[in-house]
Amino acid sequence: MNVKNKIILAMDIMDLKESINVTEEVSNYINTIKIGYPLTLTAGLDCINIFKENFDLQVISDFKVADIPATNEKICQATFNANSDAIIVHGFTGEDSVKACLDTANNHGKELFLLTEMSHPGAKMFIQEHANDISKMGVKLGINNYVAPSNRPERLNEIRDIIGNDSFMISPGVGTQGGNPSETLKYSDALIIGRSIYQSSCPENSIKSIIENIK
Ligand code: BMQ
Repeated sequence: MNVKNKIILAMDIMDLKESINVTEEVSNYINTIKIGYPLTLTAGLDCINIFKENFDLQVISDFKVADIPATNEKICQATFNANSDAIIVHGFTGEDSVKACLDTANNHGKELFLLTEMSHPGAKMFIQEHANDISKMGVKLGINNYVAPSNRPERLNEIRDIIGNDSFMISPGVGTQGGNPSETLKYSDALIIGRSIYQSSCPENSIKSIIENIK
């Protein structure tokens, strides 16, 4: 996946019209948008096509797929048939479940992002302990794209070591969750940013200022 710019907009506004308005304001600064359950459960899967047609954006569907292989395959099929360029998949379910998603992505010529560790405080309870192994599993399966938390740079460093410099890593947790853009980009290829942009009174100024402050 070719993400030219450093910021992926996490579009979690639960209203299609408003989400389109905000995207319009920042569309000159991004080429990829991440949508997830908040928007698709409100507006429907067809919002993927709406973003792609109106803005010429790549769409990552953040469905954090985490089921048995047969169901994972169906979730991925439906997502790629809806024209999504990529899907985010949980790794804790294990190799067979992740492989079902990877095979489906490959069959559709689409991309898969493996979620290794999460950014919220509760991630320390269970998932963090296994994040390195999840990353190693991704490497073993030949996965190229990873999601890891911006607000834990020491973990980004470790995960980057495991997945290698040729892999592509994107990181949520910037701004509202405490992650620092410049620090994150020492390890990650792109930042996933939602509320700091779409909740701002001027999303365009907010994204511009984040970009200008990246060192
Ligand atoms: P925000 O910038 O905190 O508003 O948004 C972050 C986005 O990344 C949201 O869509 C979250 O669901 C998503 N996300 C996250 O914050 N942490 C993770 O560990 C994984 C994830 O996908």
